[in-house]
Amino acid sequence: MDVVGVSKRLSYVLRHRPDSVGIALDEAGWVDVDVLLAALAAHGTPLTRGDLDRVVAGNDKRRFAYDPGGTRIRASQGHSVPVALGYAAESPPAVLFHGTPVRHLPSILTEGLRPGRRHAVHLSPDEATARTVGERRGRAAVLRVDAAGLAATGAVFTRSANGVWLVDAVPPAFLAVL
Ligand code: HQG
Repeated sequence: MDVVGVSKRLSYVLRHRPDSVGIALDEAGWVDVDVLLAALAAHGTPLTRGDLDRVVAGNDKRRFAYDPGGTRIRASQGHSVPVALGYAAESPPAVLFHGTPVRHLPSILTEGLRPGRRHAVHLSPDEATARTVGERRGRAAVLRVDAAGLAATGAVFTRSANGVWLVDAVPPAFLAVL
């Protein structure tokens, strides 16, 4: 099995286009594993439960999670379909980071960070992770986010099951280019 290929397909289905295989996610992004496997098989990606387990466990960023009973699966973050992931609000560390292509900087420093088509702005716990995120699309800049300052204004931070910090927006006053 091509773990990376299957992971990419799962990201597409579970974050962005469940309809592409004829399934719907519940309001928190979950779908029954049996329903997912049947839908993938019907759309050219036959997988066993063991294959799925390997993708969930072996994924480099732990993008997917089973519910505690192991009967449902979801993406832990990154959705463009509307979802309420239900993570508890948490106090963030004083500083978080966001990597982005350099070409986005003028707009970000004017408007702040916006979620775009995803459900939240994604922030990284360390500079190296942020740089990797930014470099996905070209030469990267890394922004330092005054997370404590933003939290003090009432902004709600949550942390996904795979350690990505999520917030609705980051105004420019809380950003500095490293
Ligand atoms: C940028 C990957 C202009 C933002 C990664 C980013 C992450 C603005 C892009 C996760 C802006 C959105 C998310 C503004 C934000 N003006 N550009 N005002 N505000 N942007 O992919 O954070 O591998 O939706 O900087 O590792 O890059 O998929 O978000 O460049 O964790 O699991 O708009 O996706 O994870 O791009 O990445 P994205 P992201 P996976």
